Amino acid sequence: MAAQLESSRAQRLLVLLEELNLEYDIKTYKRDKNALAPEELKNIHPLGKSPSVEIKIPGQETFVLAESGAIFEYLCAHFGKHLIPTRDLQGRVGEESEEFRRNRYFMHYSEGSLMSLLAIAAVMLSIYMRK
Ligand SMILES: N[C@@H](CCC(=O)N[C@@H](CS)C(=O)NCC(=O)O)C(=O)O
Repeated sequence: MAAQLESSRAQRLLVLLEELNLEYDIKTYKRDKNALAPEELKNIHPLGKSPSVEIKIPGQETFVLAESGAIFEYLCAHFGKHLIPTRDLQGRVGEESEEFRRNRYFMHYSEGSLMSLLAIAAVMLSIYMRK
């Protein structure tokens, strides 16, 4: 596996790779002068998003995963089933476990709510530090 790292989301991914005891190489890419992805990263994934993960399985075509939440779900489904809460869905509303509902909440909260607050805080801090 080769993980493209340049952000805190990518650091979160490192924790998961260690937790799952997976073999991986890290590739770092410097953003361009507009803070966007360089062409080399766009060669890995057309949107140039970090993190992205190249999965290399001997005898199979290499493929790339992007979107931190999707990467986490994929890696946990294959290598970390113990990290996925049991559903207990049985087809009836409300019969899933509390753990399952909390997992879904935080998987979406991290990208859907928390990251925007952190991004605003980072911008405000950089403006404040320039004064
Ligand atoms: N929702 C995506 C966001 C990924 C993302 O936007 N990463 C930024 C770095 S924090 C990036 O790749 N920026 C470069 C670009 O968009 O050109 C995820 O969770 O992976």
